[in-house]
Amino acid sequence: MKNSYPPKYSEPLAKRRRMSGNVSESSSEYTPPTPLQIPTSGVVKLYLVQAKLNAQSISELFSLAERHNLRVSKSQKDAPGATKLELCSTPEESDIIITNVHMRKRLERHVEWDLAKDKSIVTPDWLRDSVKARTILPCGDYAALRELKQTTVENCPNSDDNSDDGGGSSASFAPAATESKQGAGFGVEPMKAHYTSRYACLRKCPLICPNEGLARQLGIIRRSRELEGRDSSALSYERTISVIKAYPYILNTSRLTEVSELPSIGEKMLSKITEYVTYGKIRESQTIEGSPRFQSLSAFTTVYGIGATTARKLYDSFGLRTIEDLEKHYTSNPPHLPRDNRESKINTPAPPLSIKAALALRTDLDEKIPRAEVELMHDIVMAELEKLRPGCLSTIVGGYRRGKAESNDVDIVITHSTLESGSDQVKGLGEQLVNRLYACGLITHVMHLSGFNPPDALRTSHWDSLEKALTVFILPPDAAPKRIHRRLDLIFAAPEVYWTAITGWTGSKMFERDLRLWAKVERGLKFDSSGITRRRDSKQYFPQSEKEIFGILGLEWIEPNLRNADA
Ligand code: DCP
Ligand code: MG
Repeated sequence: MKNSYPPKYSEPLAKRRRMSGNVSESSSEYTPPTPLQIPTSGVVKLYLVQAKLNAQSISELFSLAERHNLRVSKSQKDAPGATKLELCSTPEESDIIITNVHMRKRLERHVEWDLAKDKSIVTPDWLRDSVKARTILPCGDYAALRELKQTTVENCPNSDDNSDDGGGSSASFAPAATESKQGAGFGVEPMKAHYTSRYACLRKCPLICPNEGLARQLGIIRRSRELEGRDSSALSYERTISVIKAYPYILNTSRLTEVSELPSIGEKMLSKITEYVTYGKIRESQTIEGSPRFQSLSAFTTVYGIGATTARKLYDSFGLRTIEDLEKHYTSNPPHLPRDNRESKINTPAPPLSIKAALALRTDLDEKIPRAEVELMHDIVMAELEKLRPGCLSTIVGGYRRGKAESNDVDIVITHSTLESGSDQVKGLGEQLVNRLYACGLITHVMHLSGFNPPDALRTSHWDSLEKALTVFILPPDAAPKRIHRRLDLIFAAPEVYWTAITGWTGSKMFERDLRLWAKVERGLKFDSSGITRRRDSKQYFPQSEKEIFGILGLEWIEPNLRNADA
């Protein structure tokens, strides 16, 4: 099959992207990408054959494939579009297959020969070099099998691929290191995702769903319950919202019977949904939104270090109503540090973020972070880390990874292949990096360092035992015309828990909550960001990719951009 420019994947891709639910077309709430956002003209799907690759290479290749946009050819240099690399779970879906296997018989164990002839089959160096060159390099130069060189050239998404026939470069046929560790799975078919599932980790939730207005109105009631300390009611709303987020049809009266049968939709929730479907609004949500108490408590809790309990105390006992009241209060009262600041052993000269300091930075910290700035912050942090410890791997997680156009903070998971778990090395790396960023003026405050588990008044958050630095970051003066303080969370993981850390910090919160619940109730496993353990014999699993994690948990793979189970 010959390729021409534009590449063959452009059309199906557009369709695939719509279906994958980045932005629902039926929604009237589509927000166009911000000007800073990198435009993408398409996706090149990659499938990695794990055989003959060691765990470290697999993890490196997944990481390279996950966070890069490349040009499709050198001649596209000045074109506005870039192409996104995306991993896929079957060779059928892929445009390019990456493998360290060089023999037909061996490859046929993983990919059917006829299918292989329809793809570009390249060595891992193709990915490494393409990322370095920021271009999809001619696949023919990296053909993994001599017999497939011609078809690899023909099927390459790079329009410049005119590599000649007959024999690849020396890099193309390099021997592989070791056999890969295959997934630990349970020998059972993964459970299929469906919007009627009881578990949020088995429901596909796009960023913007067809019933986004309803999810937002319910979100106001949920927030109010949380602010008032009514945690179990808040959780009921959270559960209903996550079911609505996955419901694939626009809700109307004829669908109410079906909705009433969905999980987490009791009588009370159904009456709110019916009200919304009938009148286009929910009276209680509107009353709450207009309430001065809700407005004050909401505003108070935007200040870092003030949770719902403190906010109520400030409102009820001290009679505070506005942010100005708060400022006066904290000026005349001694600075009040959040508990974890006082209790954790912070071994860094960076100051903690007192409530007074958080108030002073409030306008900055309230401002959302566009994707391009998230990427810039990540690149700057990783450039400093490279000077300190070359060869670290990292992934931007949280809302960014789920496709949010703007984030409240930046979450980055970091590892290095030589870090030993259980030693002080992971913590040491965290401390060194934070101290370096502070010395460079890139970090202004550190709220928390080390694996200490802070108390959680709402008991809604799950906290793993990974090393974390919760910080305030500011871009260097030459990097941005407007310098804004940003919240930056750095999570440090030993290599064997790198992928569980990525899955555990990608979110959303309800998706994570149900991943843990599913693992425990349905699979007898304990899952969190710091690993997977079988409960009955404490056997530990060290998955080398996210797909392997889903496999171990017996779940259908769900793309990060379909894990938006929160309002
Ligand atoms: N997390 C969790 N449970 C919590 C808080 C967080 O499982 N109670 C996990 C899932 C979150 C991730 O950590 O997605 C990062 O948390 P953030 O608070 O940074 O939330 P997001 O990154 O999802 O959104 P944003 O930062 O834009 O508010
Ligand atoms: Mg975040």
